Amino acid sequence: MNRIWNETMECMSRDDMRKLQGIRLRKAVERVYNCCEPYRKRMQEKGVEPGDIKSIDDIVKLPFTSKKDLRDYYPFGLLCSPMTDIVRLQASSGTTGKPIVVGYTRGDLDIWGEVGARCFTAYGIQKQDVVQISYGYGLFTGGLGAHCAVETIGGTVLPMSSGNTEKQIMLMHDFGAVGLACTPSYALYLAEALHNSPYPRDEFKLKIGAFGAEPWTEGMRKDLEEKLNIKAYDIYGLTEIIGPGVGYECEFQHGTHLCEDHFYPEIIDPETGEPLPPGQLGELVFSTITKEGMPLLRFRTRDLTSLNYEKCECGRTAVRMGKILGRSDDMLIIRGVNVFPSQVESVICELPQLEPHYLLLVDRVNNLDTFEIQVEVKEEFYSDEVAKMLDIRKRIVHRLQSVLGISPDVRLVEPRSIERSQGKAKRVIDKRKFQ
Ligand code: DLL
Repeated sequence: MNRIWNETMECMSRDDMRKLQGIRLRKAVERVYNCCEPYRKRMQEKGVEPGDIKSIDDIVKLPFTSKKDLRDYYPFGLLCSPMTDIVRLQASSGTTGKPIVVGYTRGDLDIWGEVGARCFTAYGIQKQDVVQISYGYGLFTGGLGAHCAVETIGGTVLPMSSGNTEKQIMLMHDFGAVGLACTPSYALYLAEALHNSPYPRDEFKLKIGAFGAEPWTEGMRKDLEEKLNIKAYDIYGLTEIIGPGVGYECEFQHGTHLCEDHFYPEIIDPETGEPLPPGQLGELVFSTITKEGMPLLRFRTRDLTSLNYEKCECGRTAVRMGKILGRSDDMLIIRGVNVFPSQVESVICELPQLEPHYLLLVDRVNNLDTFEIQVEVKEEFYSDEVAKMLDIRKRIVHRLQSVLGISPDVRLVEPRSIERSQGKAKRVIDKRKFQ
């Protein structure tokens, strides 16, 4: 079975890809300069004109864009197409007030279908497969993005959206869903529901998971694969760029291939904005070089990762990105130490006594940061015997101390006591923000 949707684009030589990216970038720069006042002003301030962009190497001459620009020009200030050509709006809820809004032309929706089809083909989804889409439908890009991906391939979409977990399991069983697309945290919840359902495991046809929209670790992958008896693949994306489909894992799972003929990636030093060489960890920046409705050039994602340009065993030459460590704004600074929730998750998944359901609680008492981790113990290990619980606790504290460099206060909690998530999990409560 050929698991490559668009061989020309996914397997193009690096030289040809850079030439194509250059041609597309030039067109994109002309478009934003001519159609969007804020872009033109920003470029003029930097002393750059469309004619200065001759190849993809010239991208570094362009100014960055950020979430703040999308807020400042809310709702439609960054559109480059007239409203008559915008056929869809999507939005992502920001942490503060107004959402980030993106407008798509019909051409943009075609690109979305195309890149989405690359993802689901790489996972092994075929025309005859039913794919259950349990990302939320609506303004969030997850549901409709995965939907158009599966439709483009010609697979059968089961548009569940999130929630109504018992019904999800019933239809997954009755309709013989082969693929499941949802957040990894909702997949965990569904796995629990499946386990407690009246249906025998061998009556499910589920084989493939397309999980993303939030950081998840290798440990979480293993856990989901075991619990659901599937192969779990990463799908990456963000509203500002298009939604899910910006990147995907192939069957070798050595990184997430990016659709770089549409979304040109760079890694920069988040402090200085300077480009970093391949392999180095930094902030991911994207330029959409084919979008019409709301192209974004040098958009700072705040996601921290690295890029690998080696050809992959699958035959694709498309650049691979490492697992997202987290967003720079997800990073907690506790007693001066940088902590990413994903580091905590990887430790929790290492310990067989624990479930990957956890909560990080950070506070400040008497000018000192407090850091508590609540984590569920597996049913079979949960016990009234203090000594047994203390032993598990000692192990996790020891591992966390060596990985994080600080000692959190660990509270082992009963199975199923931490609230389950149906979308993106909220695993951090930082009360210092409200002080
Ligand atoms: O989460 C789009 C999406 C939907 C992607 C469904 C994949 C599947 P936003 O709500 O705008 O869009 O959030 C984008 O989520 O900048 C990352 O920080 C994070 N993110 C998305 N996919 C992944 C992933 C959607 N596979 C933000 N791994 C991004 C880690 C991810 N983080």
